[in-house]
Parts: sequence; C-alpha cells; structure tokens
Amino acid sequence: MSDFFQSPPVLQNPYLSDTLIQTYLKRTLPTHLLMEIEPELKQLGTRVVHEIETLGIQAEAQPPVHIPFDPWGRRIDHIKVSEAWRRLEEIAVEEKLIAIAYDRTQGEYSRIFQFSKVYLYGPSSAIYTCPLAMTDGAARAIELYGDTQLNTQAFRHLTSSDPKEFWTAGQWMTERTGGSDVSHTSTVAKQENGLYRLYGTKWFTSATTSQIAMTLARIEGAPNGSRGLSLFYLELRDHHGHLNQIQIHRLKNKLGTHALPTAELCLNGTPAQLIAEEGAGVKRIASLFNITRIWNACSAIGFMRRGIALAQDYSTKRSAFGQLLKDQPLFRQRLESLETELWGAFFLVFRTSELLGKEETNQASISESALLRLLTPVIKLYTAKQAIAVSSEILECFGGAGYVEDTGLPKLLRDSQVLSIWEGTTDVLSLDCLRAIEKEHSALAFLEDTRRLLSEIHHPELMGSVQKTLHGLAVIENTLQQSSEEKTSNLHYSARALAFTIARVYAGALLLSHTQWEITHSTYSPSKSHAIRWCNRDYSIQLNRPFFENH
Ligand code: MFK
Repeated sequence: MSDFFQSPPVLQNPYLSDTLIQTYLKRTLPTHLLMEIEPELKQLGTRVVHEIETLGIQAEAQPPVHIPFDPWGRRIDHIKVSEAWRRLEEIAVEEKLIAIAYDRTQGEYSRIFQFSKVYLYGPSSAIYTCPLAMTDGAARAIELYGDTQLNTQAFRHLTSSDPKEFWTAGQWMTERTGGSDVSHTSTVAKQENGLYRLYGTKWFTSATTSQIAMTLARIEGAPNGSRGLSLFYLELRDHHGHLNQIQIHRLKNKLGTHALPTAELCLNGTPAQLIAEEGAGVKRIASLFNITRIWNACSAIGFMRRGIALAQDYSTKRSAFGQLLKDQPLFRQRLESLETELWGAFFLVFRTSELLGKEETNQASISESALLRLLTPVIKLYTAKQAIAVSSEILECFGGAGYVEDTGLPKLLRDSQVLSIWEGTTDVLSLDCLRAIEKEHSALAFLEDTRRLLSEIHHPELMGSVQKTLHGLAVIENTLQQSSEEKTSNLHYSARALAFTIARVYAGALLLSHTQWEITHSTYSPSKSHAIRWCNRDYSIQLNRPFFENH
C-alpha cells in the first residue's frame, strides 16, 4: 500500500505574498499614505489566513434556509443564515470595507484603499462581497439623490463602521419578465394616504436579509417602457422586526454563491420612498449598478489571484514524472500566462478605482469622468470572462483534486461563473459601452488617455510592445470611424469584440506604463515579462475570449 500523501496548497498572507498589489500601491500612492494604510493591509492579510478563510468555508457549508412559518402556523418568512456569514459581515464592517469609501480620509485615493481591501477579503468571503457591493451602490445613490432624511439616517447606517449600526442594502431590479431588459417591470407604486406602496414580484433579490432595498416600480398611470420606471427606497422590516408586507416565496437553488440568500419575493403594499425624479428610475439606479460593477471586477481579480497563488504554492509540492511542477517548462508557461492575465486585469480594475475616487472627490476632469463611464462596463465584462477562464484552468492545474469539492477549489469556478451574469451580462455591458461612447464622448477620452500612457514609455525593450498597442488602438479607432459612417446596427453587431479590444489595448498600455515606472525606479521589474507577453498577443477585434485561451 502506498504511504504517499500529497501536501495540499497553503494559503499565504494575500497582501505580503503579492508583488503586484505592493508595487502598484507603491507607485500610485503618496509615500505617507502608503505608510499609513499598509499596516492595515498586512493585518487584513493575516485575518484572511487565520480567520476569514475558515469562516468562508463554514458559511458555504451552512447555506441559508427559508423558514416560511413559525411552529404555530404564522407566516414569518425568516431567512436563517449561518453564524459564519454573520461574522463575515462584522469583519467587513470592522475593516470599514464600505466606510473607507465615504469617510474619504484618503481623499481621492480612498477608493484605491477600499478596493485593495476588497481584493484581499473577497476570495475568502463566501461572496459576502455581494451584499457589500449593493450597500456601497445604495450609499452612493442616496448620497447623490437622497433627501436630507435619507442622507442622515439610512446613509449613516450603510456607511457605518460599527457592526451594531451597520445596514446592508439589496438591489431589486429583476422580475420574471427579465433581468437585462427591465422595461416590462410590472411592480406598481400606488399613492395611498400620501405614501407610496409597492405591489409586485421580484424574481432575483440577492442578500435578502438586508435592512433596505433599492428597487424599480411604475407609478400608477406612468407610461409603459423603462422611461415610466422610478427608483424607490424601502425598508424590509417594521419597528417590530416584521417584514413590511413582503412575502418570500423561496430561495434560489444556484450553481454557486451558496452562502448567499437569493430569493423570489412579492411586495404586497410595501411602503417605499421615491428617490429622484419620477420616470428616471433606470438612469438613477445606474449610479448604484455602476458601483456594483466595479466590485464585480474587483472580485474577479481576487478570484484569479487566489487561484494562481494556490497553484503556485502547489507547484512547489507536487511532483510528476520525477520533477516538481514548478520545474516543468510547460506547467510554468501555463502559470505565467495565467499570471499575465491577472496583471492585465488588475491594472484595469485599479485604474478604474483611481478614476472613481477622483470623481467622487470632485477632482476628475470631464475627460476622466467620460473614461470612467466607459471603463466601468469594459472592466466588468472583461474581467468576468477572464476569471471564469482562469479559474477553469486553475482547477486543471490540480488534476483530479481540482474537481473535488472539499479541496475548496471548485468553488472558485462556480463563484466566478456568476460574475459574467449578474450586474449585466457580457452582451448588455457591451451595449452599455456603446451607450457610453455615443452619449458621453467616452471614446475620445479613451483614445487620448491610451495615447498619453504610451507616449510616456521610452525604454527600448518596451518599444515593440508600444507599437503593437498603438496598432490595436488604430483598429479600435477605425472601427469607430467606420461605424459612425455606417448603420448603428453594424456597431451593435461588433459591440462585444469592440469592448474586448478596448479592454486589451488599455490593459496593455497600463501594463507598459507600470513597467516603465518599475524600470525607472528599480533594477528589478516584475511586470516587464507580463507587459511584453500581453502586448505580443493578438489585439484583433475578432477575438472575444480571454487572451491566453488563444495561445
Ligand atoms: C461580487 C460583486 C457582487 C455584485 C452584486 C451582485 C448583486 C446581484 C443583484 C443583481 O443582479 S441586480 C440586477 C442587475 N441588473 C442589471 O445590471 C441590469 C442590466 N441591464 C442593463 O444594464 C440595461 O442596459 C438597462 C436596464 C440599463 C437598459 O435600460 P433602458 O431603459 O433600455 O436604457 P436606456 O433607455 O438606454 O437608458 C435610460 C437612461 O439611463 C439613459 O439616460 P437618459 O435618460 O439621460 O437618456 C441612459 O444614459 C442611462 N443609463 C443606462 N445605463 C447607464 C446609464 N447611465 C449611466 N451608467 C449606465 N451604466
């Protein structure tokens, strides 16, 4: 009988073991700020290894349960969640995962600090990032459009750093008629005694244990279509803790996100407050989902990083054909290629966070705001596809173990799969890129910023990559030029390919820019090989799969 037992991969402190985030923060943040926040990032990394990872596993193992009735037959619709899930919330609040963005102690860099923490916390959190993302989005919508009362009350709870005060928010857009196209929303808002009450059914409500939700409804008499929809704020429970005329039908049985309660429910006269103008619901809720889309992209890079870190560790322990995996050229090539994928995605996400932080502190130029508008759907759609492809490849790195549930590895793939679906599918987001280009002049902002980044690169070893990226940029420019002369439907047909190419070209420019900085400031440039590999790939507008799959 064999006495061989494989040593499993070990999770290291995700901050201390990650050159990528460390060099990025060093380059981007003022030195005093980095010194201020770095101890917190190291500490969070320690918590991930010693506390959060275990809680995530426990929360997955004890999924939420819907209890429709109490023992005496009274309808209660209680959603029972695990203690671990509750603890994951407390930790998120202690770590100020929402508060950082609204305290704005780090000024325009606050979003970078926040998303650095999300990147570390996310992959162990059993997708507690979902309620957090929606809470962040709701806080932003209230900050922008809420009245004084909401801004002092709900906002204070949503952005609190005290676990006892903290509230989470849901974002209820989807009905049985559709999640992408919300124009057939049938929830009605009726005015009764000077108060709006909502009547209708919501088909996907994630994190239904939240205290509040933002939702869409049609005010009685409003026109059909999405322009007849308004944005409403509601509180799920009354002062006694009873649901406010809400009946939960059941929890969804999903491929992944097992710890997250996702319900079908019905509103039977739930009191609600109108936010912003009547009929501007879609436009106003966009301020919410533009935030959750950035969270989505940050989750994607978190998953990629986690999978790669585990595979790298495993490659130092697993032998096959007489050699450790790390010493096998083909295995090494694969891992390096996956790492390149992560590096490109990482810069996309953090560049977008930089712009968001600037916009929220009124420091973004018009052009930067237009770029943020375009990058939000671009990074959401691109990184989601990358995370799915990278996670799938990571499972393969572990052979059969990657397919066995209690190694914890399959969860990476299951939970990545949702990233391209919720918060807008790849097609919906590709069309949103066109919306940004057509309505916000985002293409010009993108072309200018990419050219600016490339013009600052001068190291001879990078100039070939600069040329290739400029060529990719020219392809985008031609496509936009041609389609502005042709019918819009032609641009719609190639919207996905256009969005993917924008992501690739911009990531290439960001990677090169970071590499130039490394070369200027140090003799060691960890990003150089990734930048060159990324730009050596085909920027062709025809491809719509993550880069490395074509190699
Ligand atoms: C780990 C991270 C976890 C993340 C949390 C996961 C929670 C899961 C919960 C959910 O899944 S909630 C459901 C998510 N659903 C969506 O994301 C909706 C997907 N569908 C779309 O995004 C469609 O594009 C959309 C519903 C917006 C299309 O609606 P319309 O009404 O056909 O759009 P239209 O008429 O083009 O735009 C209406 C207005 O909104 C326009 O402004 P104007 O009134 O000034 O003309 C648009 O410019 C504006 N708008 C649309 N999208 C925008 C936007 N403005 C800014 N940003 C956007 N993205």
